[in-house]
Amino acid sequence: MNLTKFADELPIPAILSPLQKNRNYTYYEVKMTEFKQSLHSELNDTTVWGYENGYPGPTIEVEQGEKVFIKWINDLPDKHLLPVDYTVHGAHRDVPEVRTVVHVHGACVEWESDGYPEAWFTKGYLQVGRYFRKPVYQYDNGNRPSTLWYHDHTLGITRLNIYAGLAGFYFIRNQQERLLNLPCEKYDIPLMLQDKTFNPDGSLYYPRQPDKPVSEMETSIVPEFIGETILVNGKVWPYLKVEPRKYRFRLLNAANTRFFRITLDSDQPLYQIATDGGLMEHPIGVKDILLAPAERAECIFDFSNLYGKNIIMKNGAPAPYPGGEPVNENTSIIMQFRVMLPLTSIDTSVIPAYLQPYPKLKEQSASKIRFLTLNDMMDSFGREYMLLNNKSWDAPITETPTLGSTEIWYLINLTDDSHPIHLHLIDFQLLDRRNFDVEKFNQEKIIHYTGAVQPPELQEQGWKDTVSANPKQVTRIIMKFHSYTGLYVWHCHILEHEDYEMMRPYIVIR
Ligand SMILES: [Cu+2]
Repeated sequence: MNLTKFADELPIPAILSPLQKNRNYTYYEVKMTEFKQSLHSELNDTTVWGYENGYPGPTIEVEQGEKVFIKWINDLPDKHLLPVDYTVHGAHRDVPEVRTVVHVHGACVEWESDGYPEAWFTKGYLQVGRYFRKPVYQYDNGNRPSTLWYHDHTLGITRLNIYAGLAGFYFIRNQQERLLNLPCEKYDIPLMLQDKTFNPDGSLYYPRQPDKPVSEMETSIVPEFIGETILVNGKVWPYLKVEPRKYRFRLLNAANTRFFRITLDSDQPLYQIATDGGLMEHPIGVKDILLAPAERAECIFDFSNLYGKNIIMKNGAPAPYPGGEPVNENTSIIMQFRVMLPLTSIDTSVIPAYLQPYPKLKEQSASKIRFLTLNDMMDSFGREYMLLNNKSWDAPITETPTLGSTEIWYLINLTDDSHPIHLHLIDFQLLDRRNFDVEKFNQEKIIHYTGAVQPPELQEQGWKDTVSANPKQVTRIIMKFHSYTGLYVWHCHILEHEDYEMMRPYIVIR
């Protein structure tokens, strides 16, 4: 299927209006439904799932510290839109096929409102998972100003629910950020990057079997999903008309498996101002930005001197990353900016020299060090799957940090893939990465480093909630477990991995 590039304008999700709002209480309702939507003008309308009849869902915009309550409502059909594998954890025949639970990615929130994968619920809450506690979630929004996103997190079918369209943006703002005079309002635009493949009739394609099919199964989970087209905010290869001025773009990788290495074909620098967890200390000028699934980067693009030009945002990351297929003429293209709108007012926004302090967590402050492996496994059907610390989802909890304590986690990647590791509840800092001898580790269980310490990339020097643990490297992260006790998860954010055992519960204890 050959879809014309830059045929459709970039949609920008609307800001969701609360049903009630007063000084100490904001209340939203968000309903999940199935509907048809145009994802490209040359395609028939596609049946998707979305929040408030939109894919992506509407953007939820809150003030730092605002007390927000959201009732998440499942109004989806009983039958899944995409092929379900009933052999993976939590998706067996003993549970309803369509289940949902919503996680605000990056939020620091009480565990009962975090969207625990077994806190799922069906239409009308008629059936619920064993950790479901309530239909109305509470968010205290203590985070720094940042670009978060909400998405489905149901055990065993997250990959299908998000692929079907269940994702949206969630911004936290505050006054200090406003005073920085960054590009704002219509010049502050979120970009949700995904990849999908379509059937000729316009419907979503998701594989029923891996490349090497499992003959005894009708439907099997795949080890990764790599789509043939790139979508931004739910449109295939869109364009955006812009003024010759500065824009703030909030880039999010919401793909199942695909990494994006983002560049502009104008070769202009991207001024990155924020990571997953909000503003960096200083803007950094970079040529490209690598985003693993679930990672965010906010950038200022300056189109000031480019009136009349068309600029293409490109992708250069092989898929799966880093050892997979190089991009082709389609997957190398993300979207186009057309600098063709007249300047409506003088651009007084700035790229500030200083953004906000970034206090580094000190290694000496850590009271606990954990050594956690990322493992390759083979199941009884001959399928490859991955584990964290050699343990399946149902194994007893082993990560039990104490509230208020600081820990360092050594993510010891024994596999050939990069895995974006995400922790719920807290933001962490990346300390470093280092090559090690995998053979020796497998035999003797000792880390023998074979390379020098690699500091974080420039673009990673800020608060993170998701980090790439690269193959045959030890990636070290440091974090403080603050604010809440309770049951959370940490997992790989490649959705095909998290759905098949690359996820673990953890519990913050008092
Ligand atoms: Cu993974």
